[in-house]
Amino acid sequence: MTVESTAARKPRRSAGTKSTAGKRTTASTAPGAEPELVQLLTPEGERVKNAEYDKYVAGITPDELRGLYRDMVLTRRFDAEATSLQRQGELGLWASLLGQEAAQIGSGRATREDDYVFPTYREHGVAWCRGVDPANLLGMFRGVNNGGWDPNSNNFQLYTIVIGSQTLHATGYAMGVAKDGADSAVIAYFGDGASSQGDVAESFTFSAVYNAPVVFFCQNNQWAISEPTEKQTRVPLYQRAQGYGFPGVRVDGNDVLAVLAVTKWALERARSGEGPTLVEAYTYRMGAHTTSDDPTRYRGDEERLSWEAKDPILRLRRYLEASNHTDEGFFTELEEESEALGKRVREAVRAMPDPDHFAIFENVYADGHALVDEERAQFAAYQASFADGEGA
Ligand SMILES: Cc1ncc(C[n+]2csc(CCOP(=O)(O)OP(=O)(O)O)c2C)c(N)n1
Ligand SMILES: [Mg+2]
Repeated sequence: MTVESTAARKPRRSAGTKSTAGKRTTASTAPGAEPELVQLLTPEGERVKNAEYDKYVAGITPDELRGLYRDMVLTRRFDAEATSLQRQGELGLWASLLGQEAAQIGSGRATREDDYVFPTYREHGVAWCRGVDPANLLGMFRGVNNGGWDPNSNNFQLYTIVIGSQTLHATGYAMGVAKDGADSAVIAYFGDGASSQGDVAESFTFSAVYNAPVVFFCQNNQWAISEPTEKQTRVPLYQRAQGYGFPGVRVDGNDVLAVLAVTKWALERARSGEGPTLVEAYTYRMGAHTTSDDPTRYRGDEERLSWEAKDPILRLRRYLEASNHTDEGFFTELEEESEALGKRVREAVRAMPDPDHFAIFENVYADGHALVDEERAQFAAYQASFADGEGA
């Protein structure tokens, strides 16, 4: 299940000591061996015991469990609204997280306020956990701004389209955190496809060698646009960590409880000076890559149906109901809250002001540049060629 190097490490803060979170020194899943999956909730919603990870969720209250359910339902509702808004022409593009709610809510809720998150373009559930207003996620996809939020307000970086590049940013940031002597952690999200990028390999090397307090959270959703994971790797992705000298774990990415537990463990390792961890959240992209993609051209219904049976929201609902932690009123209220969220986001996106057409030229160089001046003049001439002088 885990892979750990025997190489000597340089704990950042507590020389020679290991936290209980870092006890796993024996695990050595040989490359190519049948991968193990950390699971605490079966698809049927039954709680299974796990000697290593139970302690990370042992104190969880019914209220917190309902909270995780609420997070996932509201995130899915928001995501569906964004897809509809794209279809209505309100957004240029949308990257849906459908199916990945547990991977994102479980890991997002494992982070502490002072931790720092580096997302890709699909981490809407993590953004939710970090307190970023969902409406703000839509500005970039509408094409009216370059981001939509202040990264330092919630320690949640801007979305990154260049796949894998944020793992380097996260590693550098984590090295800085270590130099500051702070006891916070950094978490970098990326996908199975991004795992083939050189940037990710470099991040693994640097973070291992400098013992950086970073968690690499790979959502293996089985696809990189139309490329299946088999085209990215010959070994289970979490086993890649072994070659770099830090632990890797595969967790059931559709099991919010297991993701919460494993991510807490990995973040604690980082905070206690034990360096990086690779978490592979094994999940599935239920929808298209983005609204520009048509997955029926490269994958069949059977695969999707098999993953539908493992739906992350359904399994927590089953567990909550079987444990008598909910009543009908809870689900009804949540339904109302979901609809209200959809309405709020819809209204917010329609009210977003168009940007000043020339603003983009102001943010290239601090002191200006002749080439930018030329491009600005060309653009001004183009705009002026329209009858109203305002462009199309
Ligand atoms: C460096 C780079 N190369 C190619 C692309 C085009 N591209 C956008 S998303 C994507 C696939 C990413 O797949 P994965 O990492 O599995 O993430 P997922 O979309 O499944 O969440 C590619 C190739 C890009 N954005 N950046
Ligand atoms: Mg993928």
